[in-house]
Amino acid sequence: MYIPENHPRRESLLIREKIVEGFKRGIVVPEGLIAHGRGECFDYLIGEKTQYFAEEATRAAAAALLLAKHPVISVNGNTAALVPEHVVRLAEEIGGYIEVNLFYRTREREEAIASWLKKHGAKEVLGVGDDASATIPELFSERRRVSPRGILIADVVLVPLEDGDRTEALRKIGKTVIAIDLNPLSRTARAANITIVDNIVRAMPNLVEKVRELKRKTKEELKEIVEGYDNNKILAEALRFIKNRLDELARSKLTLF
Ligand code: PTJ
Repeated sequence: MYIPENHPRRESLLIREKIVEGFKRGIVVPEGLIAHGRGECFDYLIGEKTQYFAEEATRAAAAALLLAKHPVISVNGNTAALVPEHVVRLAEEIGGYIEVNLFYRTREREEAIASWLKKHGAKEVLGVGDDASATIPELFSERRRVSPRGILIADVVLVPLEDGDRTEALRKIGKTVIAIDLNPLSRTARAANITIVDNIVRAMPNLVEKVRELKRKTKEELKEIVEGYDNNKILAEALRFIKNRLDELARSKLTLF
């Protein structure tokens, strides 16, 4: 798909192409295309840039991942299509596991996602086939199936682009959940301990960068960052930012040129 260099929406269209390519490869489900469109809408509202509320959440997420004894990155179709290399890099930096966990689970997709991640450097990918033999209690979607070496025993789980049910179920069994979700109103965003309200294509590279930077800190300093973080405050900041931005835009003259 050719997108002219000077197209004003080039970045956004290129990201769309990645999702479409993922769909053609059997990684993304049709519902994933719809979810992406919802994300694009919220990205518009935050100005398609990483805002201060996402930066603060990213800092807390990096500290929580560095403090974790058994961190796991949960990967679905959209995440694998958009940021496979950053998933691999983050797992390396935190010494964590990568686990495929799908809402629309099929064996073919599990394998397609795992081999796509391996193509991008992953040494091991959990949650494929018989490896997803454990279950999360009180969860009835296919997301309940997890790896006994991964999410089941994880203390911190990163869940980009989730559905709300599983975040709540993971919280109930004592996990610290970090979400990446452009919608500050989603159940996932509200149920997580730390929510990065940003596009995953910006949030994941930022998170890798922050983890590298915070590695120099002591455990006590990292704990201070996590304990001083307030997710309700961050979600409120995101909503206030959107409201103020829309107010400003409504006051300014909307012109094409
Ligand atoms: O691959 P599967 O089978 O696990 O299915 C994945 C999808 C995404 C289809 C499934 O988890 C789903 O239906 O998710 P939801 O309930 O539509 O939620 C997706 C959330 O991600 C929504 O709140 C979107 O606003 C948000 N979102 C979409 N694209 C992005 C995003 N957040 C960050 N970055 C994005 N690029």
